Amino acid sequence: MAISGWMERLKQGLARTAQIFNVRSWFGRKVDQSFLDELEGRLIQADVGVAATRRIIDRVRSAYSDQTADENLLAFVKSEITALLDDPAKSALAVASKGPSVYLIAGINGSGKTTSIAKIAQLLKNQGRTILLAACDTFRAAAADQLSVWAERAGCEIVRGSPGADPASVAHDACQRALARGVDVLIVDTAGRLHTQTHLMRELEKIRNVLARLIPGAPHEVLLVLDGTIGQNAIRQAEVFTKSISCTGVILTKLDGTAKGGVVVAVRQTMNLPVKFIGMGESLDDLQPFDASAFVESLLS
Ligand SMILES: Nc1nc2c(ncn2[C@@H]2O[C@H](COP(=O)(O)OP(=O)(O)O)[C@@H](O)[C@H]2O)c(=O)[nH]1
Ligand SMILES: [Mg+2]
Repeated sequence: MAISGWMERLKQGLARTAQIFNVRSWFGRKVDQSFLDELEGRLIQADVGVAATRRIIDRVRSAYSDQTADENLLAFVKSEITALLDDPAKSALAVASKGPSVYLIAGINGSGKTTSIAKIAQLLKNQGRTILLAACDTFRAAAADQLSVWAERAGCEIVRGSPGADPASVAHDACQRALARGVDVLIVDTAGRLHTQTHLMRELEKIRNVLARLIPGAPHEVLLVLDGTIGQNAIRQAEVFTKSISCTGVILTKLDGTAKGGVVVAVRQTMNLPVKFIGMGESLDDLQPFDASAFVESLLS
């Protein structure tokens, strides 16, 4: 997608959150307590989170008290939010120095794991890399079928087990296939719900251990997929996952059509995990590498 189309898509997706900020209504007003209270309300409503909101309000108060809200104030707020998000060094996916790069994808059911995997596969394939997918969600019978359909659409190979197979054994087979074929990237899909949370976390650890044993340095990324529409609940989920399988980054999905796009800031702040991708829709090219300035520009457009 061309840059302009990409930016347009981001703006469209974040339109509902941008409505909450309603930047136009700021201009010409005096930056007094009532202005600050209102701005605070908007930040909270957009799910930016309490800590980040407090910081932004404090900074605006000390820099702009009793001045008139204008383009400069807007630019200031944008730079404050960007500063809370920015981590250019960490936004790219880690790549193995030798052999396949392995990306383990985790998150609860319905968060958008399988769809995001297909999108990442498509993205990497467009960059000329060869990809193998591992269907380690063997808990739901339909899960591997869903991944197979996506694999076909994205034009990559998939390793799957029989329904109910041990996910770690599927991971094992996938590693061997990845090594034998010499693929560039192995992406591992996982279950999002099991009998209990303890079961789920144990299974993820087991998969992780298999990957680490068979491929040097693997997993090179453990990406947590969070549904952006659930706002602050996403953070509680992130905490549970990062406690068991240390995650290296987040994919926030379904930002198209949510009014809670600010949750990206809250996740970044609370979890101290970089946001690697954002999901902006249901088709293959609806995943964007996260770019803090473009994001903030769209949020406050
Ligand atoms: N609008 C929108 N829908 C999405 C996005 N990502 C995933 N979905 C939808 O969310 C639902 C669950 O996705 P799925 O990948 O099956 O989730 P999983 O259970 O975590 O594997 C599907 O209907 C997807 O089409 C997104 O970025 N935007
Ligand atoms: Mg799935």
